[in-house]
This record gives sequence, structure tokens and C-alpha cells, in this order.
Amino acid sequence: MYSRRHFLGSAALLASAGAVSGRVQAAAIPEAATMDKAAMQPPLMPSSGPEYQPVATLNGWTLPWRMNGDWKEFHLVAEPVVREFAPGMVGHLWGYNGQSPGPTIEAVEGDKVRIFVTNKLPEHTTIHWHGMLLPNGMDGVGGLTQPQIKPGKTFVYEFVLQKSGTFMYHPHADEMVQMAMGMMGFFVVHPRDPNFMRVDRDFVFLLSSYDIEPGSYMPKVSEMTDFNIWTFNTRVFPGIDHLVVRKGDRVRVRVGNLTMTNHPVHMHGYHFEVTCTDGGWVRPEARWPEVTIDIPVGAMRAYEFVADVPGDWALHCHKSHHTMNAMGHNLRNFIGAQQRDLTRAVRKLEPEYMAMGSAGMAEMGEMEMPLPDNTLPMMTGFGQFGPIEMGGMFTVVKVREGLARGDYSDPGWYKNPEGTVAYEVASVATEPPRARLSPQARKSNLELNIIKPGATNGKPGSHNRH
Ligand SMILES: [Cu+2]
Repeated sequence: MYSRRHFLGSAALLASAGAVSGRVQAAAIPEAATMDKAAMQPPLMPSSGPEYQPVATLNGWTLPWRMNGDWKEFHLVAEPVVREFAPGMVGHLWGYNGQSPGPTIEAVEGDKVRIFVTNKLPEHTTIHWHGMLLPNGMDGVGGLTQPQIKPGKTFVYEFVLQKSGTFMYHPHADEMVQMAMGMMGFFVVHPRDPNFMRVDRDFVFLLSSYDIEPGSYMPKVSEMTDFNIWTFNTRVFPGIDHLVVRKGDRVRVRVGNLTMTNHPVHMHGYHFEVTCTDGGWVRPEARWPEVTIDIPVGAMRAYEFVADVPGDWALHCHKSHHTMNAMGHNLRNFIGAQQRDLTRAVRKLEPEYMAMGSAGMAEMGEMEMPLPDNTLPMMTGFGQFGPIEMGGMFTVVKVREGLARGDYSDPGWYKNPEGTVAYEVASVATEPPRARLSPQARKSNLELNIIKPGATNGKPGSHNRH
């Protein structure tokens, strides 16, 4: 077992490793692992060095490494990938080793890492190791700290992991395009002392967003604000893995934000504390309780809780348009509009016409509208009690009794103990209330309320108006 003193000694190790490069040759490049699945792969147990609890990457995987002397060697390949956002929609993105986000890199404080980066993109790239303390020339800023990696070339990054914590990697070359195309990944450094900040389950995911027109496959790369696909690890609800947790486990959730806006990440059922940022571990006396953690752009937050209450607990971004998918963000508010007569009139011309939204939009969650190719319904997914009416950045933390250690398989929906679910009161039937609108408001709502199935679109101008 390693002592705290031992791992504090890693700074001295770093000093002695000052000029670390052994000038490796091309023949020494390790094979690059690749992944063709978007489902969560089992956490990768450490095969050498100190013991640690490996992370579980939602809809992702951890990059295998090899030891070469006392160097831990990894190989990332920057390349075009096809990523499924959820069944029914794929994106033609750029990523690493077959997926976007790229594989999670895991190592241990004090490790000497050598990371080969091969560029199979049509343009140059670099990798910046976000939050990592390292020699300036390993920081990956194209033009500033290194020449860019040209297509077809391989560069090597070598540094010593000075601190444990939560980091990420992404390009610092044509950044607006390469991040909008999905290039990013997680980098977790475990403490050398396996008892320091120990948890039983440790989940990681990155927040990323895309602007992909329904019916198309490529993100727009110059978008600044108007994104329509909001993801956890480049997946949207209902395609995002659940966080399966054994009752009594101490759980850590690490989240990094590489979108262009902040995300208040909210988890139901628990009070929790931020224990780590990309700047390091938070001292216990500096923590405070939260139920929502706002994650700024370009930042990481890790929070922890003890899973003592079983159930199916929602975990989502609290910006409600971030828990929607691409379709139909251009809808008007029709609440209170009386559409019956209009519907009858329009159906004479357009038999498929549906009037929607007179009582809110929940009906969209139940309806199966024909969609253009390669997009997803705005509100979707079913639970044991009905439509969940979500999309985008939404998933479920499933806390269950009696799971095996390391079992992440889906236990199904929670069986609530009898008498503990909200219920309907037996009563006299009443008319549902109707909103009152001014005649002008009603008229303008009626004029705009035409939704032809299959003809809607997330963008202004393409919405079907009559
Ligand atoms: Cu959000």
C-alpha cells in the first residue's frame, strides 16, 4: 500500500523527469484500439501499478494502454466517426478511435504517460490536456506551444501526472470546427493512495452540443448559440445510459462542459457536494450542499453522494430546452386556441393535418409523428407510468438493493413499495379548465397553428405555415 508521503513525492519525481523524452521511433508506436459500439463498456480494471476504482464512461469506454519500461503508453487517433445519438439518428462527426467523445484516458498520479496522437483528419490538429499541470511544450496549443499535427502525421506527448483529479482533452487547432464536430474526451487521474477519495462507483460524461438540421448528418460548425442537439457524451435521451448504483454505494459523478453555454445539472432524490473541479479536490471544509450544480463552459465538476435511497431518480440539465431533441423548436404557443372548426376545414385540403398544442405540448410525447430521415422526436421516451416527454440531456440514476459490486446492467424500472406512489383521488368528473384568450390572440394563434406531419423542422423559415 502506498502512503500519502509516497505520492506527495511525485513532484520530486517530476523534477527529475524534467527532460523526459526518449525520442521514440515510428516503429515503437503502439497499436490504436478502436470502438464500434455506443454502449457503455465495462470499466477497465488496472492491469499494472496501484489499485484504483476505474470510472464508468456513459455510452463510452476507456482506452487500453501498455507499459514500456516505466512509461504508460496510449495511442489516440483523430478521425472522422459515425456516432449514434440515439436509435434513429446518427451524426457524421470527428472524434477519436472510432467514437465521439473519444475514449476515457485513466492513469495514476505520478505515472509517466506517453500519448501518441495520429491525425487521420483532412486538416491539422493538436491535443490540449485541459487542467493538466505539465511542461509548456506539452500543452497542445497549435502555433503557441507546438507545430500543428498535419494529416497523416503522429506526434508524441510525454508528461508526468502531478496531481490526481478530473481532466479532459480536446484540440487546440481550428477549435471552433473541431469541437463543434465532436472532438473531446475525458482524462481521469486516480490518487496513488487507493484509499484517498475512494468511491464505489465513479461515472463520467462530457456535455456537448450540435447543430444538425433534421434530415442531415453533419453539424454546422460555425454555430454560436442555436444548437439543437444537447448531449451527455454525444448521446441524447432515451439513448443515454442509466447510472446503475447499488444501495449503500458511495458514488461520484464527474461532468465536463465543452458546449458554448452553462448547464445546471440537477439530480433528484439526494443532496450532494462538489468534491473535485478541474483545479483539483475540494477540501471538506470548503464544500456545501447542492441539488443542482451549474457547470460553466470549459469546466469540470465532480459531485458525490451515498446512495441510500432506492428508486429511479432523474438526472438532467435544468434548462428545459436542453431536455428536448431537434424537432419542432419553432412551435408557437397555441394554449387555449379553439382549433376544432379550423381542423375540420383544413382536413378537407390536407387529410393528414393535426392540430396540436391547445392544452400544452404533452401530447407530443405520446404521438408517433412521421419524421424526416435522421432526426429524433422533441419529447420522447416511455417509463412504467407513461411517456417521459424528454430528450437531450436527461437520464436516470437507478439505485437498487442487492446489486453485485461492479454490476452496471439495467435493473429495469423501480418497483415502488405499495402506497408510496402519487395517486388519483376518486372524485366527481370536472371539465378541464380552459385558458381565456383575447379575440386577437385567438385569431393569430389559429392562423399560425398548422403542423403538417413530416414537414416540421427545427429552424425558422422551414416551419410549415399557412
Ligand atoms: Cu443544459
